[in-house]
Amino acid sequence: MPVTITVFENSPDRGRGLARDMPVRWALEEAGLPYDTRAVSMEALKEPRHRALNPFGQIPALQEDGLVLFESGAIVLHIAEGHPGLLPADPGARARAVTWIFAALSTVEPPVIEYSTAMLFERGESWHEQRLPLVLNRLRTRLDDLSARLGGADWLEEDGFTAGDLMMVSVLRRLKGHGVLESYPNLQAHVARGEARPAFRRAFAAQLEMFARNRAG
Ligand code: GTB
Repeated sequence: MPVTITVFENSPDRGRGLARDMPVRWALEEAGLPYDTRAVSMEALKEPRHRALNPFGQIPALQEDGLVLFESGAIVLHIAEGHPGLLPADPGARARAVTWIFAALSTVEPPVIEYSTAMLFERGESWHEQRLPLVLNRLRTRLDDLSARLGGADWLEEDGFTAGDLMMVSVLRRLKGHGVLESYPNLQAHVARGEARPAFRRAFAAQLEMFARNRAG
């Protein structure tokens, strides 16, 4: 039985591949694993049937031979551990790649989300202009450090592309078009390198096709 992932029926990202099914789709494509999708409406996400898969009533969830997983990071790690191509064989290099998955989700992503929330949902608030420099400063601190670490390298570790890059690129993509990522040419290039991978392109095309089909239908 192929893997099934739960995705938004109508993604609020309007097909830009910013929702968290995208790293999962990308990892499945990198691993060469076929998968089915189960599209769920916002209302159905909160129903017991879906909460049995994801207790927080969110996407994504993965179902595979009776195994049910939620949390995009855990799902990507599970895929990467079971298939070649996303984690190096050397134990130390593998541990470092896993470290980058955690770094992406727990160190870089919080200020990214804080910033995108401020820009998308808080612009009309009286305190927005006052708060924004603080939010931006926290974000830039993280991006400065990440940029310094990446330097002129193609990928986060010298062994080449790993699931750590997949997750970091997925997080950084949320900043595209806001004018922040654009001031870090090496991070922008890292994102572009990830997006140029055939597996990313297949995953992106699949979610876009689903968005267009569900919107039309
Ligand atoms: N920590 C969890 C994970 O990594 O799996 C977080 C999962 C999560 O945030 N899921 C979101 C969700 O289901 C969708 S991806 N939200 C519905 C709900 O909570 O009721 C977050 C997201 C949503 C929309 C955009 N966008 O429009 O650009 C981008 C990202």
